Amino acid sequence: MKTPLRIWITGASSGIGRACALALAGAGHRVWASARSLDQLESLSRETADLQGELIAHPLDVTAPEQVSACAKAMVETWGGIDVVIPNAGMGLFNPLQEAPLTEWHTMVEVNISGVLSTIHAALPSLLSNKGHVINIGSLAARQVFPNSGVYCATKHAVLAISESLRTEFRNDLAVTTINPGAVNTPFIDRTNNEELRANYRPQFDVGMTPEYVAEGVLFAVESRGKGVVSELTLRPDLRES
Ligand code: NJP
Repeated sequence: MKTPLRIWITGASSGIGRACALALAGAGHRVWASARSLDQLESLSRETADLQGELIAHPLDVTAPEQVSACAKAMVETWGGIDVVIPNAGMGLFNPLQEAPLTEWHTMVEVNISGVLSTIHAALPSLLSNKGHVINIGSLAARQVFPNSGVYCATKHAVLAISESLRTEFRNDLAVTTINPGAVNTPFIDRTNNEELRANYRPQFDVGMTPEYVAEGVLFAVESRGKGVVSELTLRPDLRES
């Protein structure tokens, strides 16, 4: 049997992060699952009880750097190290630029950029000593800019730059993957406060990919160890069926 990897996922309470946690624990890996919603983490924990792998739920707000470093420390103390980190926690709060409250922009920057950086920073010493793997969750918005989501696109462009800087600085010690999904049918769009945009966009997400499909891509990247590195993976909905 292959050696189980010790994998830290943020934003594991919902959507893509939750699907990744289930797929990775189902494949026999050890998953350290974090997010703010304790009840959703506990339900995830119950769901993984019969799976081949192991899952420990650890509540975490990625915008609090001291919580992030304590979370990484707890994982290292419990399992002896970190092999893979997936800083997946992210938010898209869509609004026309001139209508958006500044707090929305700050929230996206704090979660999607600072949260990702804090997570990577906390995991990096262990990842480097284990020749580990960072799997960032970017977006089609990391390559393209769409109306009503300028700041979200900016944060995902930053995620891509973070991936590339890790890849170039640590090419002999770290594998780096960026997953760039198009629309995925998760509660992601329901977090947008602008009611009209939320209602207009929801149908695109309804016909989007399943989070389980994105998790298949993540599992493929994780299990490519020793064969190659999935540097970037772009996944789009298959519109032929809709
Ligand atoms: O969204 P959702 P997705 N601290 O809303 C967590 C990217 N993406 O799965 O804290 C810690 O179901 C939140 O947990 P909680 C997207 O940018 C998506 O679709 O309990 N965690 C929840 O678990 C993001 O990077 C699409 O509220 C925090 C999770 O984040 C990633 O995929 C397309 C947090 C969000 O789950 C997952 O999004 C694309 C905090 N401060 C990229 N704030 C798409 N769905 O179409 C939030 O291109 N979370």
